Formats: sequence, C-alpha cells, structure tokens
Amino acid sequence: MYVPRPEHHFTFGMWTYANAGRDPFGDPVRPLPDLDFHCAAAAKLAELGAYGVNLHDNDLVPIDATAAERDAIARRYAQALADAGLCVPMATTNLFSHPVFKDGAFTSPVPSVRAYALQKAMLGIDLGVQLGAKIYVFWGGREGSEVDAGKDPVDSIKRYRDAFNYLIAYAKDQGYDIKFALEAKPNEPRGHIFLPTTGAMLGFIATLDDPTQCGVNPEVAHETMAGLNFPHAVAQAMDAGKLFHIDLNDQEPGRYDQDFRFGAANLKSSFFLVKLLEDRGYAGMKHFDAHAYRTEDRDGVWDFCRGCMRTYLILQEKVARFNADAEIQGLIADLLADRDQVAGYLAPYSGPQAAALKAHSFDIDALGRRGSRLELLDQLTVELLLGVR
Ligand code: DIG
Ligand code: MN
Ligand code: MN
Repeated sequence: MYVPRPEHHFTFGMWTYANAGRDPFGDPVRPLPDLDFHCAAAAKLAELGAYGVNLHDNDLVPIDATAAERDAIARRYAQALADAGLCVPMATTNLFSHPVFKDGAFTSPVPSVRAYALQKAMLGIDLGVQLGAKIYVFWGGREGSEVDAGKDPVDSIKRYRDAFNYLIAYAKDQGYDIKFALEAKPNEPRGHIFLPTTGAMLGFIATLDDPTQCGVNPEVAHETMAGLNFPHAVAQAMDAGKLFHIDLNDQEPGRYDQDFRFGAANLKSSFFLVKLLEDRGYAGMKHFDAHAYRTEDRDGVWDFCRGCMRTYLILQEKVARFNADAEIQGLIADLLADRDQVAGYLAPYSGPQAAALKAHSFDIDALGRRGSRLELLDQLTVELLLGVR
C-alpha cells in the first residue's frame, strides 16, 4: 500500500534532496552536495520509487566549468542515472544565484546581463536536452524590483517576452523536442517579482510569438504565498491546455516560501489538488520542489522524500473513496441538478433561446431560500480525510 513506483512519475530536483539547510539566518546544517553525493542519491531515489531527477544547470555543472569539465560531469551523471534507472524529465537554468543577476536576468536593465542570461539559458537548454529533458522551466526569481523608479514594468515585460521569443526560436532552430514551462512567484527573493501568479503567466504566454511552445509550472507554495487557491490556479492552467509541469510542496499562507513536504501544511487543499490532477488525467511529472526541515540530517531528508510520495498516494486513494462515496456523490448531484429544467437556456447562444430566456419568469426568492447542504458535504469530506468514512 502507498508504495511509490516509477509509473507514478514522482520526481525530485537535485536542489531539493540536496538542500543543505542554509537559510537567510543560518548556515548549512547538512553537508554541501558534490557529484559523488548526487550519483549516490540517484540510486537512493530509485530505491524509494522515484521516476526522475530534475536540475538547474549549476546544480550539476559549476558556473565556471570549462566545456570539457561540463562534458565529463554530464557523462558521469548520465551514467549514474542510467545505472539507477532514473531519467531527467525537466531541466532549468539558475538565473538567480550569481551576483550578476542581482537586479534580474532577462529583465535586467543592463544589456550585458540580459545577453549573458540568454547565453546561459541556451547552454542550459543544451544540457537539459542532452540529459533527456522534455520540459524546460523558467522561474524568474530575480526578475523583479524593490525600487520601481529603476525598472519600468512595461519595458520589463517586453524584455521578458523578447527573451522567451528568442529562446523558443533557439530551441526550434536546434530541432529540440522540448517545451517551456514558466513558474510564477509573487515575491522573495525580490520585493516584487514580475508576472507574480500562474494567471499572470497565462496572460503573458498569450503575447509570445509562438504561445504553443510555452506552458506553466505552477507551484503550491508560490500561489499560496499570494493568498490564492492553488487548485483553482491549476484548473485555469488545465483549462488553457497549459499545465506542462507542476511543483508540488506545501505552504502556510502569509509566510516566506516554505517549500514544505507535500501535504505537511494543508491536507484539505492537497486533497483537492490531487483530486483535480487525478480526475482530470494529468499525465505530466509530479515534481516535489520542496526540502526537508532545517532540523533534519540526511536520513531525515530521505524521510522527507518518502513522505512526499506516500502522502500523494494516500490522498490518491482518498480521492477514489470520495468519488465512490454514494452519500457524498448524492449531495454533489443534488447541488448540480437542473430542478427547474432551465438547462436549455444555458446552451450555446441562439436568438430564439435568448428570446425565450428573456420571457422566462424566475422565482428568485424561492431560489434564494434553497439550501445547498454544503456544511454536510464538507463535513463528510473532512470525515473521509480523517479516515472515518
Ligand atoms: C523555485 O520554486 C524554483 C527553482 O527551484 C527552480 O528554478 C524551479 C523548478 O522547479 N522552481
Ligand atoms: Mn518555492
Ligand atoms: Mn518551484
């Protein structure tokens, strides 16, 4: 029961299981990772049932590596992944750690920085494709401001668009089988990050030269930080056919980006997220972009990895129980029933149907008095999650 297997498509970023526990107020509590650790970790993740490992370019290759060093590192790691039976479904570029990006990468006011960011992203895409990635994520952690006088927001969006149009053209020019997924976050490490939510990203993607090559990578913690309902953000991405990837974790509202173990903070929201992904047949990767508590040693990190996958599988079973629960489904059916036979008015517009609707008489007071039994429906949902249904 609840044993993760590769077919579940659970993935972890190198930066997640290798997170050393450094935070703005404290030094690392776990050893800093090296290539030996990452190669050994591949075997460990395979043993735990993971499907793949994701990476930023510099999680694997030091920013100052020569081309020969890069190739040797990539070869060794690719072999370790092959030996473990793991793949690299997603890759991304670190456009946020080096000081050069301190005022942005693609939206930096400095043309040399924007040009270097394009160069680094192209090389990162090359590396990701070489390792087999089919999705390339862009998280614009430094694309923002604290001093709005120094960065025109419209110019910044234009620079962002120029960069993605350029990189989409590059991937096409190279004949790469890869799609881009944009990841939103409202703030941290910048005071304000451009395109702060998944909804904002969806609006932005529509303005690209070729929107078909770009989707979104929503993250639980990031929408939650903004006080938003994460399943609703995912639903909009699904509706737009743009849910190319997803970053699973957990988060308490109104706090810094906690990147908690999946399900560690809000079980009901995590349940409805799993329900949405399962009911709608999401076929992409389930990536845990999270890390263990700073209190943990490396053994605790593997507890964290196990917990992410196990909680997803437990909630997946709860979804099946919810969908098979006659009382719950009966309440939902009643809620949605067309008691007054007016569904014909809601069909696609036609002149005669609109004329009939305009002439229809509604008893809005009676409609207003109708109960919904949502208290009972939510109680039954809670009881199911508490394991008594
Ligand atoms: C943080 O949530 C971001 C970075 O870790 C990475 O660029 C992206 C990929 O999951 N998520
Ligand atoms: Mn995060
Ligand atoms: Mn993320």
